[in-house]
Amino acid sequence: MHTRRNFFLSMSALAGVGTAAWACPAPVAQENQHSILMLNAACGEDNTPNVFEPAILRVNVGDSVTFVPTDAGHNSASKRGMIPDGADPWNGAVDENLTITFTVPGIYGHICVPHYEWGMVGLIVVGDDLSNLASVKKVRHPGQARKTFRALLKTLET
Ligand SMILES: [Cu+2]
Repeated sequence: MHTRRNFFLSMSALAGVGTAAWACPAPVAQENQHSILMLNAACGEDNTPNVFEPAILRVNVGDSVTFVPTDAGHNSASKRGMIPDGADPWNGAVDENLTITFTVPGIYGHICVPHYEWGMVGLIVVGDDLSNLASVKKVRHPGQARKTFRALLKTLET
């Protein structure tokens, strides 16, 4: 019985000592269906713990996104003040698949509740619509979440 962790350990062993990057589990993307993996460590690194992969996802209006509990101990919840007017908030259970269909264009900020302060946060941009950027940027966050959201939002503006 191979756990994912054992797989990575054996891959690292095969690749030799040191900085060998481990294999990234690829998020599944079909035409109107996307997935965001909830991971204990960023792909290819062991020093960035607890991430959504990808951290920023751009989808079309009407597309669905599944949050996949690839590793244990994570969830996804929309962040109050960081979703467009008229959009429904969500709060997924830890360790469960959660699929959201996005019908309202705009920026959506979401967090992993257990790892929020440690910066496990992400953005979904629906329909290439950045019109709620100013209000999304006003939301305050604790700890590493502030830095991570700031960095992610900065990439939207460039
Ligand atoms: Cu988490």
